Amino acid sequence: MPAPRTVLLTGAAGGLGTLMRGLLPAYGYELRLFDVAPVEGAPDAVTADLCDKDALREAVRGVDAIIHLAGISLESSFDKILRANIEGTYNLYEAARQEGVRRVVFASSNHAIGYTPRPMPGDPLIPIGTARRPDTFYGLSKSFGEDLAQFYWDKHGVETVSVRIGSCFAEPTSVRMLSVWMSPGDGARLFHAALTAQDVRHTVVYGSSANTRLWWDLTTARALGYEPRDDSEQYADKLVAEHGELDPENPDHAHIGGHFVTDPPIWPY
Ligand code: NAI
Ligand code: 15L
Repeated sequence: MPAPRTVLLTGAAGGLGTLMRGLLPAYGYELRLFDVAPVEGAPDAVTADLCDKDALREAVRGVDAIIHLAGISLESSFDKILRANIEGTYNLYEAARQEGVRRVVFASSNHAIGYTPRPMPGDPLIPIGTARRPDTFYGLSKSFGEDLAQFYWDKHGVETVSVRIGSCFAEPTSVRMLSVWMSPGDGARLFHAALTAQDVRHTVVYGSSANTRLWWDLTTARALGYEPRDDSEQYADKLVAEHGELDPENPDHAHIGGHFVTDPPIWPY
């Protein structure tokens, strides 16, 4: 696949979208921006909801690839998740299929496997093929997105890299994040690899830096050409001094998904 030049970035007004708007142009991409919220400093951004099929179809027309970040990024009611993340992601893939866009990078999440016990020191890393165990309706929607991506490859030849992102923020802010953090620079490196690798069909990868305390296996990400450069360990002394090490007896610390596993559900379903 030739390196895509014009890339639709959905969720461009959000935290990760804002980081990627800053970093991806250096890789030579021309970004077309899409979000239901206005994108600061970007008057040409498309301001529309993922439910607006006509606006989506127009937005994807002529792009080489899509990075799909838009949606609800935390637990919410089932109805809201259904509309934004499940129907919205379906609408995005339909627009891609109809307009002949052949490559999507889908922002999946560690919460698709949130109920997986976290490895203890010395345990093997969690493989990419581990059974999904969503910890929330949010995590379920990411599971759906991964299945949707597989389906659009099998049925329609639309390729996807599903990135199960850990935590992508400027810096890690918790001891759990020492294991799951993806630095913004590594995020851009991973998205670039996902946009340019050949024949990805549907590939699922974990998205994180090369953290000393890593919980999962980055083999499928590295196979795309991703070479992480950062390690959260530089923040470890400060975070451990503030919060202490993870406590295996604390249910919030026992699973990949952290407190998403133990948070009470959001009603009404
Ligand atoms: P965010 O909540 O800051 O940004 C999401 C953006 O999507 C917002 O700008 C929002 O306006 C937009 N959006 C929401 N519903 C929409 C709709 N119906 N139509 C159009 N736009 C809509 O989230 P963040 O942190 O930037 O995450 C981006 C993506 O990456 C999300 O899909 C999230 O689930 C995923 N992710 C992020 C992680 C992180 O560490 N930041 C970790 C794992 C996954
Ligand atoms: C996610 O999926 C969320 O979108 C992000 O806000 C963080 O909570 C992240 O997971 C995490 O697990 O730290």
